[in-house]
Amino acid sequence: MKLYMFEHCSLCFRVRMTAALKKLHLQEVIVQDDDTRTMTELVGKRVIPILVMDCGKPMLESMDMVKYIDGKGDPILVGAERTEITSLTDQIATKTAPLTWPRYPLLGLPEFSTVAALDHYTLRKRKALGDFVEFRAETRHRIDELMPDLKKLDGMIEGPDAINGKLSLDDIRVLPLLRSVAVVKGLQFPNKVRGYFESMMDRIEPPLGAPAADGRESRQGRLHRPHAQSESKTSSAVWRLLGPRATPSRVRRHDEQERCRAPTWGPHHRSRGDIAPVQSRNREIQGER
Ligand SMILES: N[C@@H](CCC(=O)N[C@@H](CS)C(=O)NCC(=O)O)C(=O)O
Repeated sequence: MKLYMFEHCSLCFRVRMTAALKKLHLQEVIVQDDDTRTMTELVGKRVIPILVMDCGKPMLESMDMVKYIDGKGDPILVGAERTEITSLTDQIATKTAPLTWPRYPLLGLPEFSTVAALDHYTLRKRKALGDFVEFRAETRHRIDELMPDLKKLDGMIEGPDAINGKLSLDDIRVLPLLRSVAVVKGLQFPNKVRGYFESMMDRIEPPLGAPAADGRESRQGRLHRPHAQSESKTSSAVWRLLGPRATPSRVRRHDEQERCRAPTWGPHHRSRGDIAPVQSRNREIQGER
């Protein structure tokens, strides 16, 4: 199975988390933001995520992908769903975009590996949302607007390992949204939300140095973790997932001519203002900002 995706895309994360929870291999292909051609060639339009199934056919709709992957072997997303969770996540999603979209271009994500890709994202999202700087300047107010919903969610969480006590499609609805909004440094999850978020993320990406399912050291264990002392556990969990990772199954797609320098893991990690710290992977782009 091959997933064409953006690292920042929460719908893509639905699919990725399902494969990870099932311990199934999923080849992740990061599409550059301006690479509309790849998407169009696969499915005739610009859309992400796209899952190419084992039979070679592409699939659209993230929830269909989740069900397809969960259907391999014994399903795990078998718990009951709650309609209140669906409506709450819809509500939360409308409030997270103004917080998250203006931050993604600052994270050094692999889908923005070229200046053109980064500008493509900034232009199209600015058209849809408005000025990024203005939105970032409204962070406190936006967080205040979101908190009542997160508190409501807190009251709905039945356990740290599954929102309804047993894994279900509701976990697929909720966790990707939390992962996205966790890039906002000033935002503190209520206790149960934080416990749920961290335990789920650790299941998907084991903590640093923890043995992987096959007994080997996890690949995260080999990475340097930025600001390990000062970071909250939450932001480091996010860093592990949002931050770029070097995995052999990942293929970065960008113009060879504009290839940016290979990532360095160690000393260049740094925090930038109010976003969760991530590695500064793309010095060419940073130099031009
Ligand atoms: N219902 C689809 C929605 C897919 C979708 O809206 N994807 C967004 C990205 S998250 C997209 O392709 N937007 C167009 C773009 O990025 O230009 C699904 O759940 O997979």
